Amino acid sequence: MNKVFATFLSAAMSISLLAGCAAGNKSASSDASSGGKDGKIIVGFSQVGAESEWRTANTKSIKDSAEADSQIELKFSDAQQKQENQIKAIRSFIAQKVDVIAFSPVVQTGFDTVLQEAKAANIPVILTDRAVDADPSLYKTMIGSDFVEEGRKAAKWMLDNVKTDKPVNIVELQGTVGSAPAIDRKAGFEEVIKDHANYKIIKSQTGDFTRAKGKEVMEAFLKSDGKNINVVYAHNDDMAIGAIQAIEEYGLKPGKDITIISIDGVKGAFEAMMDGKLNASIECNPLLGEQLMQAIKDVKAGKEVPKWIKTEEGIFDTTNAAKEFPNRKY
Ligand code: GZL
Ligand code: ZN
Repeated sequence: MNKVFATFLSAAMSISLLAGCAAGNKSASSDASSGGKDGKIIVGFSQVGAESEWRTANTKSIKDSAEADSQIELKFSDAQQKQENQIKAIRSFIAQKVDVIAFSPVVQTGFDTVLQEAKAANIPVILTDRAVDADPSLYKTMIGSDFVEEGRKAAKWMLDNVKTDKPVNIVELQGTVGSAPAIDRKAGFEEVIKDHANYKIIKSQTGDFTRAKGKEVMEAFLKSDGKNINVVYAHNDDMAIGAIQAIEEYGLKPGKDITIISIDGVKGAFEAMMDGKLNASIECNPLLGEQLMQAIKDVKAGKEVPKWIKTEEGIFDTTNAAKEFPNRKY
């Protein structure tokens, strides 16, 4: 009896030992290669801030997608629209040895050094939403929109819907100075109007993508150029909504006395278009979460990913806003 028992015991012992060390190896190997506990991919994400409805929707999409993906554990940081906070967050992700770093760069320049540090630490980087002026070998892919195309679409909508050869005076509410969307949306708009000399940008200033600043700058434009303003071109809906408030307080009818064209296509823009106070919003899709999770897994699996994963986007105005509104997801 005890012979059988002894063999049984030693077998049981060796199995548990095997399992134990295997598990040990697994956790050891997972610390080394695939990061975090139980083999999850640990992702450090540095978000620009919470400056606009677009940004809030973008953050929700990223958090929800990570939550829904059992292979991914997200560490999230909000930089309050300050570059130094993003650099700090990325450095802390490197120190924590995360598996992948992803971020939406608040401005295009000034990230080279910290991206070099991530490369030296052998941590792949994925850009979302906005691009950087850095050596493309420092990041795996950029998931986001073609902002130049968004600027072109805004100008083309204006040429189609504000048809005249009389002078059209445009005031421009720019996004965050130095950010890819602000630089590119300006470039795309100007590229289209350059062949139509009667359409002129008479004032252009940043409203930093927020409603409050957008209203403030529009108040200044109205003070200096009031009834001379025919069109507002806002780089995002939040600044356009601020401008609408300023125009109403000034005693003019937004959407009628002054045509307003903006970008993003957030809920607030649809409500303003259905009220006839905003004339058009060029869609800029913030729902990048799914694409980001897929890119993270592809990069981790060593798969080739395209340098730019572009989001598809539409154009909304007072003729289709009410019909499209029920379908909106942000
Ligand atoms: C665009 C994004 C911009 C949005 C703004 O992809 O970077 O930043 O247009 C947001 O609303 O603040
Ligand atoms: Zn976009």
